[in-house]
Amino acid sequence: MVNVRSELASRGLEGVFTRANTLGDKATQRLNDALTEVDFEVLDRQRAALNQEVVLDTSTVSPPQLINSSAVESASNSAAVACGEQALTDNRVAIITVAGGQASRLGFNGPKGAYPLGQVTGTSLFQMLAEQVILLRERYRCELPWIIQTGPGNHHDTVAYFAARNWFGMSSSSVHFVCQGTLPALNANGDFMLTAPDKLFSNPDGHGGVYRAIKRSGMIEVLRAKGIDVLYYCQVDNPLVFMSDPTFIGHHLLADAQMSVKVVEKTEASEKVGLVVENDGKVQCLEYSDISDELQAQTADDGGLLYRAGNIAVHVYDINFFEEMAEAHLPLHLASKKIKALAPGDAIPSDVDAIKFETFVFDALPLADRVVVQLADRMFEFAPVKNREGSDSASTSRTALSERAKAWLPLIDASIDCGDHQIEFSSKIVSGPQDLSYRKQQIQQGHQQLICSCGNKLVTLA
Ligand code: UD2
Repeated sequence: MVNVRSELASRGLEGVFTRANTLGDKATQRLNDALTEVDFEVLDRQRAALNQEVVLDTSTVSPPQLINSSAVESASNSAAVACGEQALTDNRVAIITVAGGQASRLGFNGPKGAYPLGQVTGTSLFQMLAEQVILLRERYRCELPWIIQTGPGNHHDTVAYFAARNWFGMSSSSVHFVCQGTLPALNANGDFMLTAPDKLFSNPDGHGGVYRAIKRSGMIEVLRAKGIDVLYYCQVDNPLVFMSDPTFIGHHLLADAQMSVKVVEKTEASEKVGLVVENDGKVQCLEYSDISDELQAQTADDGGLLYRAGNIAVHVYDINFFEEMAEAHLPLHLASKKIKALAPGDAIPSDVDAIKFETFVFDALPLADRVVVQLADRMFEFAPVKNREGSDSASTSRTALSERAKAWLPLIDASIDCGDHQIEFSSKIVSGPQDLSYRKQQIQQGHQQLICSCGNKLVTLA
């Protein structure tokens, strides 16, 4: 048990109690309890980071070597599909979806996963992913546990959302909710920020917190006991995500990689996705906000972007590497923000300057000895919902879902006359290219009726 008083004293931070002390023992105790949640070793790194200017050296950066998964005909891809499918059938895979963010850019009141994205049906992001999980479990007859990372601001709402929908037909014990941790915000002097005399201001520790959160929840042991050693990671905001893509899992396993990353070709130099590069022999993801416009705009001999590998935040992990990352010192990313907190001498909170800290999941990439970088086809795998309008909005994501469904229909021998209407079909129908021939067979054998929505109607495909 951490001795908060001595930890604070050794850092000259015991003044944090001054206001709580004036309110009595209970207030002091409440603040003490909040401070026991602080990891003081990490706090030291946070305070040191305040005075370190991070200079990103891009002089040794080069484009990464890519495996092109859209060329499905290649022998290496066929071997990868077989290997990945075997891993799924052998029950070696679990899925992790991070959904701890606040959806502030989207302006949605509730967990982002509850956002009703379906054009006609209003199907939520969570339901779209759940339908894929159900389909994958059915197709590979595997357990495929699904771990959803929530945040302190949406944990209860997320669990309640699933419970109210009866876990979309999955058994509740096959879906695990793990709440991520927090990091205290600091002022420029490295002092804690308080929202009340007995309340510390802290914020979610970024999606990089997933490593610690899952380790601390005890899930790693639970998964190992089931024989699971492959973790498939994705974000809640991409309804096109191809969960448990066997080609990707296969390439990762065949390369004996520790962590792998999927990318798509960037549409333009300024697109807001992380850039996956090789730097000094290591694969690394550089966040868009950290790299110069000049680097992003460099062109290759073919006239396209030299640095075109855009991170879509889909990873495969070896479980041992994932566990190690819980103890790794991932870089802290700092953001200067106005927060509602007590300014010195004030009794009520106001907008004050603070520094928030986060860690990023992809910062584990350079710590891996072997990494596979797989190029995916954007049209089939990436259309995130980030913003209220414009690029990466619900509207662009719906269009992408419809375009993909229209491209897939002939491949399952189904057709529908929709004119210019957008169409929507359930992820239960096809979760990825590997399902196409399977579904086609089922329809041909009369085992399956497919419900698809077109314009404002639900249509049965046959
Ligand atoms: C992320 C990547 C970017 C690109 C893009 C693809 C970062 C910093 N950038 O951009 O490189 O790959 O995605 O869509 O990641 N989340 C948590 N806990 C947190 C914060 C976020 O679980 O504390 C989840 C959040 O619910 C979402 C995902 O992480 O599912 C991405 O978060 P974001 O939308 O803030 O990331 P973004 O758009 O800056």
